[in-house]
Amino acid sequence: MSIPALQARPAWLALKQHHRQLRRVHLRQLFARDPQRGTRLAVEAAGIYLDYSKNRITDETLQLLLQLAQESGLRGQIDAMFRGDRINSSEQRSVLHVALRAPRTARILHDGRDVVPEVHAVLERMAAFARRVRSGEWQGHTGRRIRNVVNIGIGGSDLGPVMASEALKHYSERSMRFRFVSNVDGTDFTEAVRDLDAEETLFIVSSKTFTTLETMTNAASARDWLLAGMRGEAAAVARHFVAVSTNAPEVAKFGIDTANMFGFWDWVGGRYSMDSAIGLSTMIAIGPEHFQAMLAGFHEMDEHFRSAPFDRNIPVLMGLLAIWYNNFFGAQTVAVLPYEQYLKRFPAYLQQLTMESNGKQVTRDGQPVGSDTGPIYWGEPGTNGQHSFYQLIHQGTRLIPCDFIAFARSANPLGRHQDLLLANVFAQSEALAFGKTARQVKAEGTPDWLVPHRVFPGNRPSNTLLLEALTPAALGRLVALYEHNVFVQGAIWQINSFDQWGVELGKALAQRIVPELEGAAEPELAHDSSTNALIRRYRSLK
Ligand code: G6Q
Repeated sequence: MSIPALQARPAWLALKQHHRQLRRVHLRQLFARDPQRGTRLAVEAAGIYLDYSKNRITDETLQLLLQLAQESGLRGQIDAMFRGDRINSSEQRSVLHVALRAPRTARILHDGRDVVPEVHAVLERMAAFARRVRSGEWQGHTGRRIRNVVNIGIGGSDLGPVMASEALKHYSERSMRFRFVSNVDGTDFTEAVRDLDAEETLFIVSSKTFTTLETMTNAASARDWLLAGMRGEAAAVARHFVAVSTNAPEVAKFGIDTANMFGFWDWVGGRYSMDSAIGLSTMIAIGPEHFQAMLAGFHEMDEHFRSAPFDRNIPVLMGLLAIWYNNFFGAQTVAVLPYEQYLKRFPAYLQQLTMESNGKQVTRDGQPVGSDTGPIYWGEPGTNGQHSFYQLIHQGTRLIPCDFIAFARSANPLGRHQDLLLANVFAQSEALAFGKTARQVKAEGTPDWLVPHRVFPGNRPSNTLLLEALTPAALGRLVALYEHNVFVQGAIWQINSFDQWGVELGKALAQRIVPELEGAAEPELAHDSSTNALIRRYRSLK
């Protein structure tokens, strides 16, 4: 079924019209009109309570957004993903990260073959390896147990494991150290290993393609570092390096025994791969049982997304709300504000997930989208953000929809801390929505000249996600929620959320300039005058 262009969909046009009326309506009015609003516009599923009542919407808005989803063929697009259709059209690939967390009993076909047994076979190999490392049975070349695990990877082969390592630190083996090296800047590697003993260090080289410049450069430096600590004994590499990749020939060429390679598949996109073998460092840190619990959390959200009616479907509602602000209010960004210290890398992880997926200007069939796509996702954990950029969200001139994420229980209960933390998150969304009028400010005895400075316009929208506690399962649910939220947005715009030609460009561009920087003889430069001058200056300075 062909879907009409965005601007030709009746719901799109109706939403434009509707926005003209609604933009003048204040959340104060919406709440005053409906005393039940705070509980009516809320939904609970897969262990997540979403309060979306502090959004600038009415029942009509919701109904029009749901109509837009329907006119955009969202149902069919969800089914196509779960069925393994090649929805990553520009790369002719299926998009089956949902298979990575499917239970053993599921059946998911890719080119007529059930992939679930392969997924579980890799998970079992990972679990066996993780147990050996954690118990000390897997020894380094000199017979010492592994105490340090260094994941070398970048982008999708780094951000998920880094985020999970922070998020699940409470569950991780504290007698071991987990480090992550991604940047080709030599400082990253040097700082990561400076206090480590090579005899106790295991490197996981994580790269889907095993050709990425940064990762291969860091892996080569890691091998040199290891050999320097092992009196040059090349046999040590086999005990101190394992690989996570889809490219066995390149892994073997590097010198890693392919028996110690953990595979995944071309139907797993990098930014959707933290629950594939790319999560090996996570599994070693938290153990196979907790990793399984995380996968079960992902799966729970997958099932909710696949089967819940759209008006009770958390990723669908959040995706449609993101469209509402991005395309009708012209909001450029979404702030993600976790009130949970362990989620401090979650916004950075989401930046890749959301912006690499939906930073696209053409539809799947190559036509201009004709509207803004992928909003900029950013954020910091609360309460720190409150003492820096929240000022702009409260009193600036831009509209910044916020996702607040909070948990009822802390893994580290400490005096009044959790109540104070939660008091802050509730107070922030309340203040953003309702603000403070000039009359209220005056009533506090504020002199007239100061009143305008102390007025808060309010009407600033937010979602609040409230969960019980940040367990491995909760993390899985939360990540899957954002994966599907991104999917919903991409489905409305009819873009391919699963390719990343901008990243591929970056991978190729630097290669051209490398010889011009490294060559002893002055190179013949044929770039623009700015690039030529920068290259010459660098050569003279270095
Ligand atoms: C993710 C992107 C990108 C990728 C990195 C690393 O979706 O494709 O971030 O993960 O470029 O690629 P490799 O795993 O192949 O080294």
